[in-house]
Amino acid sequence: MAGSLKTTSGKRKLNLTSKKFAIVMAEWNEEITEALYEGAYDTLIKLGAKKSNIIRVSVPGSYELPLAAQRMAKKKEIAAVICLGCVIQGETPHFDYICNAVANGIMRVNLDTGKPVAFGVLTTLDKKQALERAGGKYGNKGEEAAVTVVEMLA
Ligand code: RBF
Repeated sequence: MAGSLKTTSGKRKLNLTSKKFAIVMAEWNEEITEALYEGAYDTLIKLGAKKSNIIRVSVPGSYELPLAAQRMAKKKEIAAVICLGCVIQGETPHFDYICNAVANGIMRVNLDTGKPVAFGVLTTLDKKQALERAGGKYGNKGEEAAVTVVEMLA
């Protein structure tokens, strides 16, 4: 049935036609984050969301994701937020600080707002590993993030 989802458990169904989503994406490693965005957007549409109910928000880097996610999650009309980013260890000397801050920040937005906020942030050793997870041999983590928020809403 159009507009509804069968979750992995196959039991619950949710109609998404009236649900609004924000996809917050980092511009660093844009080739990767654009691929994650496409995966997340296409998945929401496939699961029944309306194009006009998907809001795209860009931030400079992954470190900025929690603040933008918080701003979107605080909006009454937004049901869930998907955060997308890509932090590459080889190019980021303070990799651990960024990854920890982003993961903790996104979790805080989940708990503070009570809304699903997905962590679709790749943290990889190099660009090859990132590409493999942005539509390559390990799938597209943007798609998984979209399925996750829909399952949490259900
Ligand atoms: N942001 C990312 O999303 N991914 C990265 O791989 C990344 N690497 C960075 C490496 C350096 C040396 C610096 C200074 C920033 C990097 N950022 C990266 C940007 C970061 O998330 C943030 O936008 C900036 O630190 C400004 O707050």
